[in-house]
Amino acid sequence: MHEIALFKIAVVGESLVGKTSIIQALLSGGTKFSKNYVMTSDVAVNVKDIIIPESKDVVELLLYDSAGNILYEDFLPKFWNGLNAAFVVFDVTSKESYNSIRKWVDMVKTVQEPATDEASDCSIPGVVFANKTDLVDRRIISSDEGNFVASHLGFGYFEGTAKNSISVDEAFTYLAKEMHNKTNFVV
Ligand SMILES: Nc1nc2c(ncn2[C@@H]2O[C@H](COP(=O)(O)OP(=O)(O)O)[C@@H](O)[C@H]2O)c(=O)[nH]1
Ligand SMILES: [Mg+2]
Repeated sequence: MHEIALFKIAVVGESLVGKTSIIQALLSGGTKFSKNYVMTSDVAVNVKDIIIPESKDVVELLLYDSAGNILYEDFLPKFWNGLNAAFVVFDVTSKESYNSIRKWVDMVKTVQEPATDEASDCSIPGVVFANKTDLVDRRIISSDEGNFVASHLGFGYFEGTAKNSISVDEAFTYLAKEMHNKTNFVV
């Protein structure tokens, strides 16, 4: 029997790091990559079912794609009520996007699902995704630097590309497993 849980994930990071492209890669199974630059002007919600490996459970991920624009920082949290996880994207060719990871995580933490009791772990599961590793010549943030910030946050670290759909499925499956582990499923 399949148990279904619903989890809300905020996909955040600076503008142009590839958030919308990553979601599209996940939804299309890697067959679609838009080369056009389309600025997300609002908040979009996409749905993806993930089967938890080695279980019969299916979880439904609600992916909140934000504009990543500083002007939206005040109103975005209203859409994020009760978030379960953070998926933070940076661009390996942009130092600025790397430096802003902490800022985005802090913003997500202000709107996360409140801990159910005092003793419970209030840390939110998350992933740091280093995008655009296909741009080898322009890369300025190393794997070590990416790993460093992710481990400080207690987040999983993945690097790859929305363009070639590398590591995208793995990163979301990891997050689904993390949230699944924290949930008491009725057997
Ligand atoms: N080379 C390369 N370009 C990418 C990749 N992911 C996204 N892009 C490009 O980066 C730009 C911004 O992508 P978008 O998904 O709109 O970023 P968002 O603002 O974070 O949602 C677009 O021109 C994409 O085609 C990638 O993995 N590799
Ligand atoms: Mg976008």
